[in-house]
Amino acid sequence: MVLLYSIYYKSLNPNNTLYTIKTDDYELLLHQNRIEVFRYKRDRQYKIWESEDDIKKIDKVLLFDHDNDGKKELLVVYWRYGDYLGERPFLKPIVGDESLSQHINIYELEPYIHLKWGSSSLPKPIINLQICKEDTSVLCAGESTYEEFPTIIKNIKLEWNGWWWEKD
Ligand SMILES: [Ca+2]
Repeated sequence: MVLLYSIYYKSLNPNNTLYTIKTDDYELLLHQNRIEVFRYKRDRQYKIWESEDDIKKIDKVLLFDHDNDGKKELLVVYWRYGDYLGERPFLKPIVGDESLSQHINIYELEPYIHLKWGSSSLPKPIINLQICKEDTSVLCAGESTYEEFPTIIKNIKLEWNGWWWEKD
């Protein structure tokens, strides 16, 4: 499948859509605390995916190949309460796990959109995440602290090492 990505920014509208990513197959709408993905078939629109309710605020969405396997994934930097998503059926609630913290999720797009990897709370929140250089999987970001967010304390580079983002 050939995905031709074009990103265009919209000004805020009554639906609070911050921006839209269009591909040959999908339209992805980013709201302040929600992502919706639609597919179009025979001029009809179908919602095929919506991000988890736990997400309180989205800071960044990137479509890129984070692990260099030739397929783009959806990377989402967002804030939510607690360390882990959902009901944690096999884990007891963690005392003190109610604070708002920043996380990164990676979703695979094919053959259907699903969570591939999700972080627990980032030790230090990040801001201005972007691809450092086209056709690489290295990301640049500003690193902050929870006390001083969104002030950037340090500029960092992040690279996927197979299970986590290595910092340099
Ligand atoms: Ca990939």
